[in-house]
Amino acid sequence: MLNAWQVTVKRCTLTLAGLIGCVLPASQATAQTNYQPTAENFKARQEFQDEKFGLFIHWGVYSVLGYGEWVFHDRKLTVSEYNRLPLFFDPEKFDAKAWVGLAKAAGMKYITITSRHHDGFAMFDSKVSDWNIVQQTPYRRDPLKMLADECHRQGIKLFFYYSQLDWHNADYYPRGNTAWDNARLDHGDWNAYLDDYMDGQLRELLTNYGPVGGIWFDGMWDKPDADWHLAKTYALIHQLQPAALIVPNHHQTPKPGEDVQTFERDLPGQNTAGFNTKYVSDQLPLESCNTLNGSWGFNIGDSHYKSPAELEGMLVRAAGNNSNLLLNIGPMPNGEIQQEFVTRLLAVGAWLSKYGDSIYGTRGGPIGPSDWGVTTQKGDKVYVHILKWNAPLLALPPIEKHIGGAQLLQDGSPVEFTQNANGVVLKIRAPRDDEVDRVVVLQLSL
Ligand code: FHN
Repeated sequence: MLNAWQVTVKRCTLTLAGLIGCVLPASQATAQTNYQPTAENFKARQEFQDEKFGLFIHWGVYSVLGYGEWVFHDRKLTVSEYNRLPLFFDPEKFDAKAWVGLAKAAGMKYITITSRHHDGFAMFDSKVSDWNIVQQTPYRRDPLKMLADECHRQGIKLFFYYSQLDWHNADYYPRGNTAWDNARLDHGDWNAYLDDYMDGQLRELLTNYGPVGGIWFDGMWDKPDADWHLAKTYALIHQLQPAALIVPNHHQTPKPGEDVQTFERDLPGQNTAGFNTKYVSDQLPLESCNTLNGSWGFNIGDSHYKSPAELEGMLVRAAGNNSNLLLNIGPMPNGEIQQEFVTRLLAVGAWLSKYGDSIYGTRGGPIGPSDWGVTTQKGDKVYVHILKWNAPLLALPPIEKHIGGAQLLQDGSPVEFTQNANGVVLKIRAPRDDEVDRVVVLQLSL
């Protein structure tokens, strides 16, 4: 821990750095309210939409206890008790190459990893505070740097999850709605927390790790009415890396400066989770995140693994809702990814190697999502994803364009159909035992 003198020096250095940094983006701070994304940013948004499938990783010192990432709050640990956790975090089995290789084998096109979660513990080499993996753990290395380098080598984008909520830093004050039974301090400097600490760390993440896909924010919901200095933070990010996408998980209508609308454990607009907004942007790329079992961070007692079929269905439904799927795993504290995750991810990857054409690069199709399935579209092809339909005829609403032909994606066999002003009827064969999705490709005459 820093002593008081070191804190003062560090604070002054940060404030000075912040001042120098802030003089430049000040005009942009207001500009974010009339945010006009750059050409690079628009390109990144398109690519993001094309990518469709990402790996979400929750990994931090909380993994040591195998009780999920909320263990500090849930078990009412004190800050000084939690301070012991990093001593046990020594992920000697962490292998960036294997992690990135797994994501790619699963057919994922980007990775979003917790650079710090609500415990405020930086999983990267941060100079802003010593509450970080390099200074507090026996591991003493920066896994995010290794991961970023490997992502660049293997051609996959890396996003950083960043929790705006911080249970550890006393300057996160006044406190929010969570972690009230943890002997946290009762005073702090909110402006310093945002402008020096948080923006300081974001500056590090966007400076020291090469091109970053974006910043995935979480935790604003802890203090929904606070002034989060968003315009300033968003301007800083876009100034440092214009193509970096800002993905806020605040569960609200998108705000100026944000580049993606994300939904937690929900398809866009459905709010089955109870905390998402029902508003769905028609301007921004959409993303839906979910867990492979029931947990975000490593949870030793959670064996509610979703089957490959469920995961594939989830991905298809996301794509049909014009959204990406960000699928989460919580690696173990030793750096390994448990086999239950690996086998399921590889199964989804194998499925995608056959059906990927109907997912990657598509947008939501001309027929809206329904109980039987969804449609996606790429150029002159509409993919009808039949997920739940047992009868031989499937009636669809009218499609504006003329359909020149229809075939099964799986083997190219022709599919009989009729099209008239009332709609389209497809004659489909029964699903095979292990068949999750019968995909009929409609060739449009544009
Ligand atoms: O509290 C977090 C939770 O731990 C996890 O990070 C998820 C991921 O979407 N988001 C938060 C709740 O909104």
